[in-house]
Amino acid sequence: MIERTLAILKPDCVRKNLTGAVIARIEKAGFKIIGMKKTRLTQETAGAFYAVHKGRPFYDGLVEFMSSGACVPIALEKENAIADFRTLIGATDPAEAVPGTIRKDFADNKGENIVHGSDSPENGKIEIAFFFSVKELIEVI
Ligand code: IDP
Ligand code: MG
Repeated sequence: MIERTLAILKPDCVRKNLTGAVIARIEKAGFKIIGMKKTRLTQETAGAFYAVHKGRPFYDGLVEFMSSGACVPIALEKENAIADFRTLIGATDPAEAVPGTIRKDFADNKGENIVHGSDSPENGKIEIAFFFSVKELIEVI
């Protein structure tokens, strides 16, 4: 089934000048970019995006990190996008990620792990709507 997923190139990715390299991998894997922007999250917005993790020990650090600089949210479309994107990026902790995955190759640690990916088609829709209006999503042509 054709699905949509939200990627976010996190502030570490932007700081390391890796946005182009990561987008190249995403495109090479067959994902179509239907929306993309550069933005900076406030602590409030980052906290809202990751509200599901509120109360976890890493939550405050995650909010701090995600609001520490610019990020690049990207709405993606592809057959089986959710699972295929999780495979492309690798495990949350780069130390546990498979070689050749984005996190294994580029990330420093479990917190600063280069890229976000949605975990279900439902959350993909919700997360894309968090960053993009319908008008900003350009269907594949
Ligand atoms: P995911 O991004 O692979 O889906 P989640 O468990 O949803 O991983 O966690 C969201 C984000 O929170 C992770 O990408 C990472 O940045 C951060 N995070 C998760 N677990 C830890 C941890 O144990 N230590 C530090 N940061 C963490
Ligand atoms: Mg997650």
